[in-house]
Amino acid sequence: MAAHGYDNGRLNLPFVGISTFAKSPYVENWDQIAADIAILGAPFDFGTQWRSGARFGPRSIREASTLFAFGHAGAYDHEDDVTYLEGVRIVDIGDADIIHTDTISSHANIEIGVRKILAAGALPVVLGGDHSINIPCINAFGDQAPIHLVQFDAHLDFVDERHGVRYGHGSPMRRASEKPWVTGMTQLGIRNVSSTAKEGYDHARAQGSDILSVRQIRNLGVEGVLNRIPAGERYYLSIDIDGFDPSIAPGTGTPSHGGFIYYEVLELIAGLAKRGTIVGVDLVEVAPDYDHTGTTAILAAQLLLNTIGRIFAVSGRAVGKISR
Ligand SMILES: [Mn+2]
Repeated sequence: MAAHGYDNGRLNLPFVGISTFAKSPYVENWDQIAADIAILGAPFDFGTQWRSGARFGPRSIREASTLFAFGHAGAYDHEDDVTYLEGVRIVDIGDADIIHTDTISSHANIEIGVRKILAAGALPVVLGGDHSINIPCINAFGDQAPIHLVQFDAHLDFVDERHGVRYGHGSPMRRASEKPWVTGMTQLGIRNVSSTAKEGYDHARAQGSDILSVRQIRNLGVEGVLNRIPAGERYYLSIDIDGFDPSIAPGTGTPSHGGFIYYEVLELIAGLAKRGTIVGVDLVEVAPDYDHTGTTAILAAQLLLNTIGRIFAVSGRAVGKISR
């Protein structure tokens, strides 16, 4: 029997090789990023208020992402009849340097990485780390056109300051709301107890933030939620893995029951990608020590790759052309 074309070269199964994100090329020199997407790890978790461990999130997400790197180009989705990710150039630029006990320096290093990605004209996708790493990510957009921030999270993350702490994982959305280049905010999945008190909710709403719980979103439906988000904007997407239900995402520091399932979030992101332009993404709070089956990291990797696929299928802005 003649050898099939697929049988040439290395098979390169998911468990073989080095775990960069989706087995994409590693680019060590941040002045030589030539890609549509650049992955940056932000292994910082000094901002946590309960269980730490998200510093190992980038490694766990990278390893899980190899499951989705089968060596053939793209990811065919039979429901949409689209081969996502085909021709999309992804690189992994490694991790921002983290200085133990030093939040300001560590955050500054994360901001540098995101700025390098933006300067290269690539889409930054940042792997946390706890949610405080969103603060330097948003800072890096200071010389870009305005953005509307869309957050998936159990928690509002709108604490102003407590005991002098302004850059913990309970404060990123409050810090973002202070930036003139953040023109609005949609906060999805918010529920249950968190470090944000009523004052934070009042302040968020006074700033024009749209806050929706999981149950409110189920009543509104995907279209109903999307219609509340300003159309035609540049969206920055911040995904806290604890926005998902702990039954599918136990590997996180502060789980909260009553969360999203996978397609609820993916369908909202797919709709968002069509409603405007997603210009930056972070996914935070994956803590593998609590992720005994690895399902949380797999969820994070699967969601990110499908998010990236949908962003580029809509925009066609990848240099390599999307086939559809
Ligand atoms: Mn959060």
